[in-house]
Amino acid sequence: MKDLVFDLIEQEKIRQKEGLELIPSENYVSADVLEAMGSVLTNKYSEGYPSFEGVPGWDEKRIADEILPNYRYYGGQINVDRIERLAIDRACKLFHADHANVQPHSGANANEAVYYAWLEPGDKVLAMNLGHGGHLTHGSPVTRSAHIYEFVAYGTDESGDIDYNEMEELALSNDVKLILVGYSAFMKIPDFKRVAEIRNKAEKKWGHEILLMADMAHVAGLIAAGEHPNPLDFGFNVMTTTTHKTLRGPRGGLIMTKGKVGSPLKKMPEKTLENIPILVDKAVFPGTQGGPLEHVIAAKAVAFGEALKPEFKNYAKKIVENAKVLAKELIDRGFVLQGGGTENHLILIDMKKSFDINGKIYEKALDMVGLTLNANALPGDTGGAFKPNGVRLGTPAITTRGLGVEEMKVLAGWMEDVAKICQKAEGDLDKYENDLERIHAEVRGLATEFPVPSL
Ligand code: DSN
Repeated sequence: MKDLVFDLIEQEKIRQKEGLELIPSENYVSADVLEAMGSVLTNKYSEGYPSFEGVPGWDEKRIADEILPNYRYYGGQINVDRIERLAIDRACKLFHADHANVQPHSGANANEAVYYAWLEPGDKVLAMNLGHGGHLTHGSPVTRSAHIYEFVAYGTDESGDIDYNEMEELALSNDVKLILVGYSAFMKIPDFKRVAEIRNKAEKKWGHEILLMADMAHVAGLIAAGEHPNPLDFGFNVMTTTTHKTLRGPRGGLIMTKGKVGSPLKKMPEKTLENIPILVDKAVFPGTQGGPLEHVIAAKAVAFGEALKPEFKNYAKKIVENAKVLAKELIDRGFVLQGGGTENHLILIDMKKSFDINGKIYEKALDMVGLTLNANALPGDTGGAFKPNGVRLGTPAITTRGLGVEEMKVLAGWMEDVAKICQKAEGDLDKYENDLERIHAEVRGLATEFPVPSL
């Protein structure tokens, strides 16, 4: 008899098929990505790296045809090396990078490795305030890196944009070694050129190099498609990302670097910005990780191949188009949006100002109708992390299923109906079970018209 786990996987397939995924950091992978991830590559140990000879400019035929001398600690790497080399090569093409490390198990691991590559304990990092849309790994006191390095936080201004004046003041009053632009709840397009200018001024003031790092986990797919500016085109040295959000690959991390590419086996090079590709490789393995997950790296390579195709550009365009239409429809229905709308795939709603309810009850009610999003703190939120007043949603997953502008209008209508039910229910959603079930049936009907790829 099959393990109970497989029964639960079947249940999850139904949940995914019959509901609509609005969590902005989730997506649906293709059948090919899923197949690569569930492959025999999980059987293989491959600590180390494939060869870096000839980088950049390996074409796919040469990678497939040649056995490269590798830097691995185990035998039997012939296929794994070619796969990892393909993943690196495709990531470099997608993001205009000189080098890519495809081994980080997650975005958090990727960020940790970059800090370890560049910083010494006690060094200062300038990053976005978590409460203003930043990320846990950018200095939250509950993380390990916040115990090792000193994080200084800049915030957003009234318009919801980064407060660049504050960023500059902080960079010139703190001897920072790293400036980080990245977020998980920010709806504007960062001014990367301005940040690079701030870095240059700070370098002059402090008399040493400062690493410019971008954590583009949320918008990596938009960047890959050319629908969002690429920080590496504006003087940034490093870009980290997850591979499973707008990029639509398997769950995992990725680090792209600009600089001199070289052997990760030679002795530790000097800590200069030019040497960042080598420093990062050493920081990932053996610095912070052991054996790479080659089945996940294969799935990343497949996803990057998909993102290089013209169809992906079209997909990314539609993500943003859908998000903008959904934002407008919500505003028209009385929702108050942080930043007044969106320039990317992400929407943050102030539920307190909109309908005088909190984000958590709204998240729960939407779950009951098959619409999944997450409660999220707003800048200065009085509800704390467990009962915040905001909710965060986005369009990458529903766009993958083919929902378009017309469906965004229907979605906004359901969201309004559910918000009004929450208002009346005053915490007791069971009283409105029938109303919620009616909406759930409508959601199920629409969802099944737009199949999940691979299901
Ligand atoms: N947990 C991710 C998100 O939902 O944005 C960030 O790591």
